[in-house]
Amino acid sequence: MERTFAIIKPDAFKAGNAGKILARIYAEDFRVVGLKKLYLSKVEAEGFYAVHAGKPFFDELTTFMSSGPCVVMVLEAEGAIKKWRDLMGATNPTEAAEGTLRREFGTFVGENATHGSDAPETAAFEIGYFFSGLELL
Ligand code: IDP
Repeated sequence: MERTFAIIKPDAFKAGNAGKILARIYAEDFRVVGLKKLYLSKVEAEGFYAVHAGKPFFDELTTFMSSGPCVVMVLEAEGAIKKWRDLMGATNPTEAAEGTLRREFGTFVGENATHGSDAPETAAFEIGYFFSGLELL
């Protein structure tokens, strides 16, 4: 079993799509081992996305991620990292395949509904950024 870190981003939460996205998560047989609603500060969003610091979209990204509540989750499944990224689809919703979450719930590259870790090391950092061991059940 593998764990990945996922976010229902502020655009999807604000649009009322958190429930639909959770339904897809359960339908695809992920175990939700951690889940909470947060309203990130700009500094917290910058810390989370530190790997992108200096990129042209960094300010836009962190401003967006701190623009409203989001839902952070730890998902468990066999091959969870790839399985969740496949379910999300491509970063740009207009390029994401039919049936993926970003295609269905995203708007453009800057507001693409969901986040998912891209590798085991990233997942470990991202899970630890938001959850303590006691919160993962
Ligand atoms: P990923 O979320 O699919 O792993 P990354 O390349 O790691 O994609 O980028 C992180 C996030 O930064 C993306 O999900 C997207 O929301 C945002 N992003 C990436 N490129 C741009 C851009 O050119 N403009 C605005 N936001 C961007």
